[in-house]
Amino acid sequence: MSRAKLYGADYSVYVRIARLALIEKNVDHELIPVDVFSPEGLPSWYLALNPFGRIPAFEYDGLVLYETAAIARYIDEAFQGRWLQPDDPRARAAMNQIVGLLDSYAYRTLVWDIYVERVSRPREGTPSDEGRIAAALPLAETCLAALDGLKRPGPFLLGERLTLADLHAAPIFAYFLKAPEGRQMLTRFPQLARWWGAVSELPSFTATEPTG
Ligand SMILES: N[C@@H](CCC(=O)N[C@@H](CS)C(=O)NCC(=O)O)C(=O)O
Repeated sequence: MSRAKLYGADYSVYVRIARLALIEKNVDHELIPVDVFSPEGLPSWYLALNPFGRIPAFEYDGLVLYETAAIARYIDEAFQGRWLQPDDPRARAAMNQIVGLLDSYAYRTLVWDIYVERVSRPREGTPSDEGRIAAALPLAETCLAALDGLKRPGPFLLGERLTLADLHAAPIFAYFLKAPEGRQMLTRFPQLARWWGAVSELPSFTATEPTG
């Protein structure tokens, strides 16, 4: 069997989600660097893997995949190791609901509207767009309230076992919590604060800390 290949950069939320799944499943893999923000643009060979020009893309034994939720589910289902999806259909539906709401609402709001504006832009010498941050806060609060409502008792989002929901949420929170607005908001959701404490200490999570 060939070695799994993940294309992307370690700063990417979505690349980190796929790496977490690969590490949690103990899959032998390599990260092939693709900088999606390179001024030169993406090479054509990468666009052949992911025509939408986003990272990551995944390749294994003749299979090419993009869209991180599909990649993570494939990794969980195709490889031996700990099962990262709940057995119970209702809990699995909640997991898929969490992944969907993170993709549809949380990623852009928590990462781009709040983290990038509050932390990245000033670091690059550009002032934060305060209007964009203020406008994002209500949807950010809705995201945290929804996650809090779906959270089941136990250290992880769906209870005692780590699932793909945790792997999808943690890299988004890692950026959001670098902004003071994110840290302050989390204090209003003690269950999520305890979840963050557990998930941020996972060896897979510390091993995938962005280097840049
Ligand atoms: N729906 C895609 C989203 C991937 C995505 O947005 N990746 C970001 C990096 S975290 C990206 O490639 N951004 C480049 C851009 O927005 O132009 C997935 O699930 O893989």
